[in-house]
Amino acid sequence: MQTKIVLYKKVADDVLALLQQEHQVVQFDGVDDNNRAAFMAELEDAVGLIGASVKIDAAVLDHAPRLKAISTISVGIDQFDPADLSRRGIVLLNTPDVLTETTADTGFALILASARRVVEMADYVRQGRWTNSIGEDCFGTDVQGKTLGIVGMGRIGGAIARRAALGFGMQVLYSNRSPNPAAEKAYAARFCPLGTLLQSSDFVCITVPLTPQTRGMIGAAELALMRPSAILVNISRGSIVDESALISALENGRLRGAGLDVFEHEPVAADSPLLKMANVVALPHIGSATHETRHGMALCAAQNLLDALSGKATPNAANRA
Ligand code: 8YV
Repeated sequence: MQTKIVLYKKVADDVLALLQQEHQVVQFDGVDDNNRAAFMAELEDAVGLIGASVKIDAAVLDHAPRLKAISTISVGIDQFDPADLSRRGIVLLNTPDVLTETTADTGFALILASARRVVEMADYVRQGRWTNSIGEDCFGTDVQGKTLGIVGMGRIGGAIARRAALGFGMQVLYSNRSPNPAAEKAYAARFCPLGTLLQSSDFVCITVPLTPQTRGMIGAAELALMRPSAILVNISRGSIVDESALISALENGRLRGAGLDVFEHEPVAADSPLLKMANVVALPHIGSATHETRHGMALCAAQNLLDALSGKATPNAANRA
């Protein structure tokens, strides 16, 4: 007998077909105030849930008494409470690896764009302001040969370290819960406390996952440790940085600039002071957003869910259920 899966993100036809081979699939294109009640109602007899970018908290789960597995189309699991899911006997699955290189590319794009003022200079040309050979007022700062501090040396941190050390001849510092000997060997990365990293880096790139421990870990005190010539790049989650402290630091010239793919509240408010600053490159959370990678993530998440529901071992379980 087919069992029911609720899908709450639009996926490609082949991914949908894969799920439909084994289950009845009820599909939502996101969840908002208009369809929340219908979404909750469909959960009542669902055994599987798959999607992304929606908070799945106790209030949602209380409507899903038969749920056995949730598969998020993301590596980040901050929309869930893994311990609560374990108590309810629900396994949580995510999509590591498949998005590592693409997300590291986004991080490096932000490092380069911020340092070389790519967005600002492209606007300058587009606005017809390039009327003479450019002067110092259009210069940026070098990336190659500088020091990059990576906060969190996991898969994505490692992929950024590789680009930095092997591609750009950068010195790599990193902070992490524990040392990463592989990154030290391959990229001469140096393990150091967060404070030392912030004081010694020309670029600081945040790649730690959002957890209760990392929320707000870069606040006013940490930003004050950074060099005024340094650039902060965040490709993880906005809430790791105290956004108002970052705005003050930028307004007061305490940092050269910032490259931000993520914000405390997404989509970021159109009137955010960050969007008025020429030295801030802001992106709409494009970390993994290429056709190839988003398709790979959806396929991975679908296979994770099918495996979990059929009792097969799944390497991508993010909790114990
Ligand atoms: C996605 C991400 O933007 O995987 C993650 O954790 O942040 C991104 O790849 C997001 O989860 C929507 O699919």
